[in-house]
Amino acid sequence: MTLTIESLACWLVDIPTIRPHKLSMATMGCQTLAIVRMTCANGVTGWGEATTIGGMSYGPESPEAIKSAIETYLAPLVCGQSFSGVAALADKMNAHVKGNTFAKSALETAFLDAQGKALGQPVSALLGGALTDRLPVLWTLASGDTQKDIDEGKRLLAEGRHNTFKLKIGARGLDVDVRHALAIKAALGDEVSVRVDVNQAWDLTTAIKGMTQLQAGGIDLVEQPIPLWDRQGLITLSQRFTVPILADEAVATSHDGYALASGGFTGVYALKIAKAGGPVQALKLAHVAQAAGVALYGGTMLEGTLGTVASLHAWSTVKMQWGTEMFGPLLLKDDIVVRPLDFSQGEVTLPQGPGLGIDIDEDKLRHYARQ
Ligand code: MUC
Ligand code: MG
Repeated sequence: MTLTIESLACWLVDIPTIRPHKLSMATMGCQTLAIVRMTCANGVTGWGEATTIGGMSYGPESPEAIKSAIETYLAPLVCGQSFSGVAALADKMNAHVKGNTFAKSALETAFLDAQGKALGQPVSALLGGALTDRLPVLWTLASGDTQKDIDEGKRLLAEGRHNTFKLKIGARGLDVDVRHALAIKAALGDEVSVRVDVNQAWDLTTAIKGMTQLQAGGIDLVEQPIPLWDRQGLITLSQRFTVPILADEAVATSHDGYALASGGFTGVYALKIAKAGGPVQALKLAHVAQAAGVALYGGTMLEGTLGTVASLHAWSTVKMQWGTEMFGPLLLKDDIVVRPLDFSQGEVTLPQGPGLGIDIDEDKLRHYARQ
């Protein structure tokens, strides 16, 4: 269905986290949501969101750069234009704006939300149709303190909210990190899947040493142990160890996925709408992975509810062998939606209804938006 985009508005919304979230390259005390409202000529409004992690420490686009790319370059390009769908929108954006996939993801999301509302269909239906309306969700233990992480993990297990955990390591020495991970694994027990994310902090030699110990200690998955540019190193590790490698920073787009798989990588790809440029673009990577026999995992850029739901619509259309980590809203003290998502029994429910299926609380948006 063709939509004419009339205007775009963008806000930066700062929301504190429930506790410090420590990654190898940054500690987050707050998350910034770049929120986009797309108004279309038929009176339909679509909403999109882009987040990054730790300012400029995760990727090349800061929240401020995302807002600037949208307001200065993307809005003049698409406003007043008609698009038959996301393919035409992406074509236009990619022809005139290089990179900036986080900003493009917010616009692609807003367009899908508007199109779904205009058609009376959920976004998942526009993406091929949901295979399920409940998706598995793990939780990341990243307080920076082993005992606090164990207590948090045990509480969430007892509450039945999560049964799988990811640990953030790489900021400290290898021995400290391995002790930390194995203590948590031992405390949570054999039944509980524990994975680690190194966020590129190790070199290949350290990774070989670290993975040997983590594999022996029962860690289930090792995410992005070495820098994103070391494609050959990641292939080597994936072939050398039985504990699977989850490629995250190394696979942003379908092109990265193709290069890694054709080089001999075996393991898992983390899909993220921000890395690829939107839900449709992220699914292109999913389809390359499926063709190559690489397993899938639904990744987060620690989005609020809007970005999380946009991702869930996409993830619901493919089989996620390693589940998802779409817990972003639970890490934030508040959000800008009318109804929070339902997280329970290690799963989240995909909202129903036209478009993304969520309503924005505009008073809250104004309350948290930067002036
Ligand atoms: C990442 O690199 O995976 C996802 C979950 C989490 O705690 O941090 C992010 C980033
Ligand atoms: Mg990661």
